[in-house]
Amino acid sequence: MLFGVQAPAQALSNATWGSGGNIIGMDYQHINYGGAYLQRRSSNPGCTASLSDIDAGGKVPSAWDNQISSFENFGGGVSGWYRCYSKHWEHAGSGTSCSGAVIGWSLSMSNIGSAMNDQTSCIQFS
Ligand SMILES: [Ca+2]
Repeated sequence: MLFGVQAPAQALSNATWGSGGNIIGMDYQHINYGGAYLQRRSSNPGCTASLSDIDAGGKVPSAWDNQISSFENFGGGVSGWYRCYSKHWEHAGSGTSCSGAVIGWSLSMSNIGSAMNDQTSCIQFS
């Protein structure tokens, strides 16, 4: 390595999870939607109206485990699809299952709060 500014070893990088042309959720490293972001993508333009189903989600990428401090969800504007709510969970299970401490359903939080700050391992969207 030549002379230059090195990124801190613990620097968190922007990341995407899920696939498709729609952004349904943005999670952030810091409160007030600051720092690096984790972008959730979906082939659907939002979530279904019912909160009794899980439309997307599951275990967050490993680099983003226990990092999230704020989030905002998107979607809707297309018939039958709505802005997504999300639940942020302490632990991940298989598929879209999650467990442990939880906050939600919520559309957005500029500060996820002290109990769940840097604790999220799993997110469900609906
Ligand atoms: Ca739903």
